[in-house]
Amino acid sequence: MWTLSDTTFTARSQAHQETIYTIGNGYLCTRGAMEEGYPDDRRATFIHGVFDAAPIVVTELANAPDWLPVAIFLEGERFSMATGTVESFTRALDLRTGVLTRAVRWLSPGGRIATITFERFASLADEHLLCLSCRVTPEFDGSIEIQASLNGNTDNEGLAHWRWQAQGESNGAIYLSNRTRQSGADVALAMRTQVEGTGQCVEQAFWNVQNAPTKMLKFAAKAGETVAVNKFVSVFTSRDTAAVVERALQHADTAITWADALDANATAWAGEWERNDIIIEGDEEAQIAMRFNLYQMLIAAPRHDDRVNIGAKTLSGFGYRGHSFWDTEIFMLPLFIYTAPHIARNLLNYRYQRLPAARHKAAANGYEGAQFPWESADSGEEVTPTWVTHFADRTKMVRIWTGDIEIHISADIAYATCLYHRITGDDAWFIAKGAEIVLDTAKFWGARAEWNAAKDRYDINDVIGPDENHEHVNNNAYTNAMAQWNLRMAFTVLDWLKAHAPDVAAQITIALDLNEARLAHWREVIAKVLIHQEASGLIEQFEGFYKLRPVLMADLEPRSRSAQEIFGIEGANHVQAIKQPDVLMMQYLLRDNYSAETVRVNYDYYNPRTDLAYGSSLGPSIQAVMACEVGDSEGAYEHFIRAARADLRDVRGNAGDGIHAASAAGTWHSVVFGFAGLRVAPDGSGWTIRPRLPAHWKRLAFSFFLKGERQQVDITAQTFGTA
Ligand code: IFM
Repeated sequence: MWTLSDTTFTARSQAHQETIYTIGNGYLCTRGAMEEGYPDDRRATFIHGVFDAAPIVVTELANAPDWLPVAIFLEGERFSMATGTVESFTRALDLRTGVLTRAVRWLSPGGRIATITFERFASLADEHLLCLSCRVTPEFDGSIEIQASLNGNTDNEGLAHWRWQAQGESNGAIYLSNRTRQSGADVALAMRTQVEGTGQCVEQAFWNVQNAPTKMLKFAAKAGETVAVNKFVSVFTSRDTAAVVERALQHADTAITWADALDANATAWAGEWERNDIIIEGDEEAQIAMRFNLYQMLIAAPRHDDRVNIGAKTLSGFGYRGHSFWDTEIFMLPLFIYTAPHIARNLLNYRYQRLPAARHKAAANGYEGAQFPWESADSGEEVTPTWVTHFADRTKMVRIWTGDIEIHISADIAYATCLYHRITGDDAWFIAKGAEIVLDTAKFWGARAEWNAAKDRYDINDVIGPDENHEHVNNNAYTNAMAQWNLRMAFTVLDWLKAHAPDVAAQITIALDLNEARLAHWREVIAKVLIHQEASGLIEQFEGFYKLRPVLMADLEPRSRSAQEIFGIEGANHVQAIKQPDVLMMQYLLRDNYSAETVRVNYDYYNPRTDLAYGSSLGPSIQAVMACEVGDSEGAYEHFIRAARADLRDVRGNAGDGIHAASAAGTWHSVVFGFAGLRVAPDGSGWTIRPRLPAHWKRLAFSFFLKGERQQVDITAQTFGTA
């Protein structure tokens, strides 16, 4: 169960298929567009950290120069599935190795038949190496011409980011270099071709086409003999080196065979799966979907760069422009913390380096401490667009408030910082960097909480919680509880630092001005911040939620739209329709603070009010965990499989914009914390499981790391029973 495949090509679903057939290696990702190109394709390669300015969205990952183009001519007839007849078509992505293959038997309009096979991968063994092979087996005697190019004429849905810099041929390799218009980032590609197979190459030429240098290879082919050309592309950016062209050419000079490149890549992938794989027996769809979602996380995860983060759509599409959200810290980071701590550390370092920008944002809003942006790109400044076009009526603009008031992300980042420390035991990193993140975000919360003298309490007013259907709310339980947790954690961290690194504790106390008055104030906020919990244990999502017009999702059926579309952006504010778990999300993260009964009461109340079918893609995976917690086994599977299918089946109709990264990573949460019921002791000293496997699952097995030691979990239905 490692292969994703299909046997039809439909121009209409190209964008979706391009997303799911994305390949990558943590340095870059390339969407699964075809080598020969089609009018409506959304071909793109995104390289981590290569951003450029863009109107409205502030900055976006620039669609890099295209390394894929291969044009094939059979006796002068250009291969295209849009002409002639496609006699057979198979496409397969091997999730185990990240190799994408396509085989097409094509009858040209002129009556010539050939089987054309493409294979491509971004080497995980060498992140600067991209490999593409093209094999043509004709059923006629005649000429076959293959034109392999690099193409700098790319754009982001109409916006061109690149200025041509240089191109040429050097020592048999072809190169192309471009620079982004505003940010000045250079990218150089160098391409080397290699002829294999039995077909005789009769002519080769370098065509110096402006911004699309091309290597032409002509073969005198015979029926049944395969003509094969391998295209190796080396890629470097000015984030790697100042001499991009030289480095790319040097790299392209290293002789490597297709077989060796394939082998090295497979070995590197084997190591990844060794740490990350999840085995599910008894449910083929869940098994392949689980591996697909993990694969999508693994190809987007920066292994050798701690200056970048993972966008909400990974590197697989234009959606959200490569910007990072809380999706990273709350959904993706736990997966990496438990299975690949080195990747988790890179992602946290990205946030640490952006503390100055977070301090700047807090100060600009009149607060002390560090306030992280809701959407973050390269600089760490807020890059949430302020106005966007209305999704249903493109003549209207909608004000986006999340960049102003969805502030819980600062506590979310602190949360992931502490989780990393708890699970990995990486004291050195926590002393050097992590502690500062927790303390400076606490400082922000201390300043942000408002004293309400009339009610003798602290309020956090005018926010958006995880449930974005409700804007400008006061005392959102999730935000307040996470702020309270962040402040409490600051004391734990200070005590821990004093015991383990007294010098650092002293320095940081001075640097962040953690004086007694401030600490006393924090204690006050912790004690008096409003989290409204009734005697029954029910927690009000925000002040006034109970007064909104009651709406249960069942009342809206049948429907094919989100509650927000049904009620309108403004109207949704006035009804109890929740976009994604909010109180339940809080209980999920702060699980040890709530009894099983309190979790049940809140699940029973909020589950029917949450738009899991059409709301945010972030909802179902976590709802699955909470359903497991309360023994709602049917609900748990329904939510899990919805998340697992999100991109594979294009459940929301927008997978063409890129992978729903939080949902993909969230499926790992559903399985590990939900179905397996993994709980790690608060001090990281041990763990337990409480299996609640779906009735048809026969086995669930995975591993994780706790304080550097590998732990194995293997649950069989016979041993543990099902939920
Ligand atoms: O971060 C999420 C948010 O929770 C819901 N809207 C989409 C964002 C990006 O995935």
